[in-house]
Amino acid sequence: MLSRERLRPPQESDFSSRLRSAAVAARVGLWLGICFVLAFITGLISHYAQLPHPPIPLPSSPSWGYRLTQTVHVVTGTAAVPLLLVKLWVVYPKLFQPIPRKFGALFVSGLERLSIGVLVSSAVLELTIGIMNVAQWYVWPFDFKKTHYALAFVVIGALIVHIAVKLPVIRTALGADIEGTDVDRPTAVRPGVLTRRGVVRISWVAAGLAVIAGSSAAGTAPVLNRIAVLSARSRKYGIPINRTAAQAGVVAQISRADNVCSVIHGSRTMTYSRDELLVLPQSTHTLPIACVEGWSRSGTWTGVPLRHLLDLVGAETGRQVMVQSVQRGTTESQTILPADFADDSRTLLALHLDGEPLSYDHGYPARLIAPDRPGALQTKWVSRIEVL
Ligand SMILES: Nc1nc2c(c(=O)[nH]1)N[C@H]1C(S)=C(S)[C@@H](COP(=O)(O)O)O[C@H]1N2
Ligand SMILES: [Mo]
Repeated sequence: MLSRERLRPPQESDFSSRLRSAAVAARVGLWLGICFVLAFITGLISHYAQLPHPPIPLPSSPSWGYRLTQTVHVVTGTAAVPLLLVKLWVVYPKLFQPIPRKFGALFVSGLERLSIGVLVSSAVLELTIGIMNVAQWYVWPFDFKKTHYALAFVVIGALIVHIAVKLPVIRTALGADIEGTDVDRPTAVRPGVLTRRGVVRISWVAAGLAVIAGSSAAGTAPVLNRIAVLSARSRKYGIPINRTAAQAGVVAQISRADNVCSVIHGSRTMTYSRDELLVLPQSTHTLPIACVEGWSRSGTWTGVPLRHLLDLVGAETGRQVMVQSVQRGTTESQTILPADFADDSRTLLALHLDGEPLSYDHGYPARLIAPDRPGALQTKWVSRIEVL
């Protein structure tokens, strides 16, 4: 028979491991905080890069800028997963702290629990849907980008409140020796084999392993692709294909001999077949595709500089340009190029990739490729270019 004693809910004092200390929480929390802030900043950059009219105009150089910020985003987001798990393991006995009886104290403790609840649940959800996005596992009914963006503000807001509330403890814990006993629970006992330093090191190693998986998914280190767990696509192709021509339902149209691309400026329209584009001046540039889903890969693209096509319809520089695909009705089927991207000499209506004619899946007969832009804006199967 169970005694009454054993049926009661756990209390904070039941947790006796000294590994679960503010010393560990503050150190792991520091790295976790750095990861969240970096992921937040790079996430904002990615968000702005995808707006037709960003409040802060983004540059078209260096061509690998977006690739770098997006990689930092995926790497820090992935590293945060094991750090968050360790952090939660260290602090969760606090859940069982006695509930104050006095109204004032109850109110304060209730507020604190609420803010921690918001922080933990938003952070767990944010990381989960982020990782699922890298794995292309869209099982939710909501729009990923909007939700991930909105939730980021909740996480950062709750994080700021959390750090502000905990600042005195954080400062004491970080300032003192990690194995010191000043801020321990009274019931804490000395660690056995594993020391606090050990826990912190284990969380670094776990974060490192997660980063290896994350960065290989992001395609930053091709050597690591063999052990990439998150992105099967990266291993199969030179440049991964996000959506094939068949999936986009464009095969019939792009394979027709009379398929053309029009360039429009006011009342002037020039229309080209692929063969006509091939006899225009060509440029070759090595530019990456950096997908918001976490992978990126560089390719050598050859095609007609967009600026040349704009010159041929008499468009002056400094104009926004809309690029449309044969495909219709998805967010990726058209993009608005800000003027500095439209005028950049590396922005191409590409006809070749790595010396081969574009495959259907990479955007045949012609696709847009511009420096320093998110992959989703590198429109494939281009049929219409309009000066705005
Ligand atoms: N028309 C069209 N263009 C598109 C897409 C699409 O679905 N339709 N996907 C975009 C996305 S999300 C990425 S990452 C790149 C991938 O280009 P790739 O398939 O040549 O690697 O194409 C972009 N261009
Ligand atoms: Mo993408």
